[in-house]
Amino acid sequence: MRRTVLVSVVLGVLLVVGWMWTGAAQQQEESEESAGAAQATLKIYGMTCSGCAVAVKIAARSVDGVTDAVVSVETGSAEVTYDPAKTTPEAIAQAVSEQSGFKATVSEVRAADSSKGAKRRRGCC
Ligand SMILES: [Cu+2]
Repeated sequence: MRRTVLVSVVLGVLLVVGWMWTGAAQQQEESEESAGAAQATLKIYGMTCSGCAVAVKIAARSVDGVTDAVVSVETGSAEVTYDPAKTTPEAIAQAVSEQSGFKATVSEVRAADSSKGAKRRRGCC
């Protein structure tokens, strides 16, 4: 009896891992196909931990045309890489506000090749 339970747990884990693996591979293909990417910095209000940052990242990446989102709780900002032909920083900020619950505004827009290093501050909650 215990053996049956163990086998089904292992099978379940394998299924989930396999599913996540496929999802990750698909996301990678998506980010590779966009050539004319632009970047924008969004100001995100109210994040307190890495869980908040993950919620913002997921919301930003759910927008069609967004290929990457790097969220920093320390600076309260998100660096989004997107295809200007598909979306705008304003639309991404709106999607983040609506889906993650954290208010987002556009603070800086720039072309991908002129990107400066992101400012870093020390300390974390
Ligand atoms: Cu949090």
